[in-house]
Amino acid sequence: MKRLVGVSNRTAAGGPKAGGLAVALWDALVQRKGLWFGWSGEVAGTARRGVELFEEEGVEFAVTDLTEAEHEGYYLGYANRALWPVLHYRVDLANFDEEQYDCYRDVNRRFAKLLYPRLREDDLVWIHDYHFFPMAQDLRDLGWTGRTGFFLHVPFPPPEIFKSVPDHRALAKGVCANDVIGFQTVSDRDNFAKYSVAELGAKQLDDEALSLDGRRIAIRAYPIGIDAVEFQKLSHSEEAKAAIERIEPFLGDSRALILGVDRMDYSKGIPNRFQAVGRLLDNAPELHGKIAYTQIAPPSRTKVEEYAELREQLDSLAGRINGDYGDLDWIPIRYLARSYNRDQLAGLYRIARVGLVTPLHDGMNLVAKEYVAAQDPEDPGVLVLSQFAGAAEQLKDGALLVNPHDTAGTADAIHEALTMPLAERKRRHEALAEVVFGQDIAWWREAFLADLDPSGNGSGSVVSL
Ligand code: ADQ
Repeated sequence: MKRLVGVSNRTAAGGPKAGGLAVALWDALVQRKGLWFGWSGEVAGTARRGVELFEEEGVEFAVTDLTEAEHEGYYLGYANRALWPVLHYRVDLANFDEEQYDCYRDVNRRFAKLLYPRLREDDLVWIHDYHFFPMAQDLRDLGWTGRTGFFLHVPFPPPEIFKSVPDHRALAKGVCANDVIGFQTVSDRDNFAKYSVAELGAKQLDDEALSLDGRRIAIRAYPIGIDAVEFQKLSHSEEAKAAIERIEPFLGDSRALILGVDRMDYSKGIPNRFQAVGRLLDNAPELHGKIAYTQIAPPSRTKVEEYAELREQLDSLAGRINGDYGDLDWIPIRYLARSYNRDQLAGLYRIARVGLVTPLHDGMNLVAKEYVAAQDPEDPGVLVLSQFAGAAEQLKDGALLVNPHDTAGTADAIHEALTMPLAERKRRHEALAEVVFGQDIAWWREAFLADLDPSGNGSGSVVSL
């Protein structure tokens, strides 16, 4: 079996191997005794340092620190303030700064230079996400000719939006140096194909292949999954039960918990969700005192201005709705700006009557899948899901799909979820569980690796997309 080399901004070194990417790559790297390369997570003054090498459970890690200037320019700057907003259709929030772009390019080149000498001829290189759009090209420039794949965890927007990035061509050409390019959804894949034909002069060979400069590039949708069996187990763990006991006194008579769990990010549509809950309370006074909406949203990227503004917006919206509708013995919105561990989250998902997952745009959204995995099949809750989450492509038959910009429509969907008869809840849950358990994280990983290594024997699982 060929050795796998994973490249991602953050590695799972020293931390829990939990959450989509960390679990998927970790398992693959353990199986193949692979190498995981990326940022150490440390910001080290002004001096660049080399690579730190260590091993955990047979997996080799090679990590490097960022200098303060690199952390500002590459990570907080170009990746998070230019690429992230554009890829989430928010050109209005994007800040394009030439110096930050240069820094992003330099970091990619520097990382490629550090990685290249560690590659062996037969390695498979798997690069992750928008931090490393040019990485494959940088490796090729150094002489790397081996099989190389790229997976984009976030959406790829329509060409008109991606073209707003001043250096869009250089970035996309860099990605095209890969042999396989993976997307979360068919619609992301098609956006990329359309863009590449129009802007790079690529030729579309079929739905899943482009040709550029005489090279064939596979482009495919590989919707990322979760370790559903493991997550279901977590929902029955002691810690999960303890979390349920702690929240139960706050659920009111009908014990109707509506739950949202997100990183605090403007792409997640949390303010729209608060407004929809406000509208629901306007429309349905009979629900006052009967429902409890809990939103868990730990602040992220707090050094980026837009994120600090979002925090203020949420504080004020929740305050207003609670002020308008709350009572001596009831608070409609419980908004917790902190994170909980996976066991605790799994427990909360399990007792939530409604899983409220309404991003404005999202690559996949693993919370939607975790919510499904944690439900009791005999008495499942209902998933209210944004049509703009990547997960909607797979989960449309079981979830109640909403347009998160449509406050009234979202409020109606929450109401429908709260009052849905058991038979329909079970029918919908069955459809959701089939996808979440069937197309899980191992399925995703094997699907990608089968394409990255067509001659290889993978781990023997049968993959059909
Ligand atoms: P994220 O934007 O981080 O990931 P998502 O997929 O929803 O989004 O969640 C990642 C994980 O973080 C989940 O496992 C979730 O349980 C956990 N999490 C979220 N909020 C939490 C909280 N408040 N406390 C504790 N844990 C929390 C990016 C893309 C997504 C894509 C993933 C994987 O933006 O679209 O689904 O990568 O490819």
